[in-house]
Amino acid sequence: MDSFSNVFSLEGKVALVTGASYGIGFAIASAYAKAGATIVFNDIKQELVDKGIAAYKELGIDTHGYVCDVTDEAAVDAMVAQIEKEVGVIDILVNNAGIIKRIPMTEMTAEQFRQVIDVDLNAPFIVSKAVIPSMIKKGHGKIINICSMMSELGRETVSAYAAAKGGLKMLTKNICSEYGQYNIQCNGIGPGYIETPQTAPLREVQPDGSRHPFDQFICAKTPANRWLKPEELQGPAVFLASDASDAVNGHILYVDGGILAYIGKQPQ
Ligand code: NAP
Ligand code: GCO
Repeated sequence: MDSFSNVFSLEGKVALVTGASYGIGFAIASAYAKAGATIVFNDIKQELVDKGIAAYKELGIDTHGYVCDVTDEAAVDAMVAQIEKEVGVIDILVNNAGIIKRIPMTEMTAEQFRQVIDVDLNAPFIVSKAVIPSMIKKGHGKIINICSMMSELGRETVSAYAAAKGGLKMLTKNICSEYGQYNIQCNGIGPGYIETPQTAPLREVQPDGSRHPFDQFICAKTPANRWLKPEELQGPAVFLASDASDAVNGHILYVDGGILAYIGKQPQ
């Protein structure tokens, strides 16, 4: 391999991707494995961790899976210590685990709002805080936060999610600001609308056989007129985890097919 392509290699690196039994996290971790990284992931249930390990194995990828609720600081600290003991210091962290609750704000309880903030914003803080000290000791680190279109835009029923993802954008910039001096790069990926279980309700075929109104809406807002696939995040994710992005810090890389640039297709 010539020296330039090495710049995208993750050989010898340990990557932790949170919530990566399936969905976007699974796609990113799979790409990291193909780029040479050792993959560590967590999920909230053992059965999902087991399913994830089996799914990775089907791709020929050996992984280390841990059961851990990323909102539980003690559990996260224990998991990171166990990973460092069993696998090695974490070189790359992807804060991917996330939830959404689609409820009109005036009908959402404060507890429901807090639950979304807890997973989507507090947890990236907790996990990043747990891995940064060893990254400082090691002299390098990559933290990638999975942001969203809702880091920039609002829409009905996703107030908690938008607040969390907007906060995650600024947490990304603050980790960059505070730890860039230790050769730690913290960037975000802002996916557009991706075909995963999280967005499945927005793509459900209607009882009359028609497409979900939101499905039609989002395709009209995307220049390519389609939903994106998790695999389309793999290249950008490898870039931000590799030496190729050592001078990129505090940046949110929107992988949205152009949604943020486009006023939307005129109804025919
Ligand atoms: P998903 O299919 O719902 O997967 C989310 C993953 O996070 C699941 O494995 C889930 O595990 C895990 N998780 C949730 N709460 C957790 C917790 N407290 N501790 C540990 N793991 C937890 O979602 P996705 O579509 O792949 O999205 C992944 C990330 O991308 C999220 O941050 C999401 O906000 C973001 N995103 C998604 C899209 C999209 O269009 N799909 C676009 C932009 C950004 P369980 O199954 O056990 O709950
Ligand atoms: C929604 C969707 C979005 C996507 C993603 C867009 O209800 O609008 O779930 O929030 O998950 O975050 O970037």
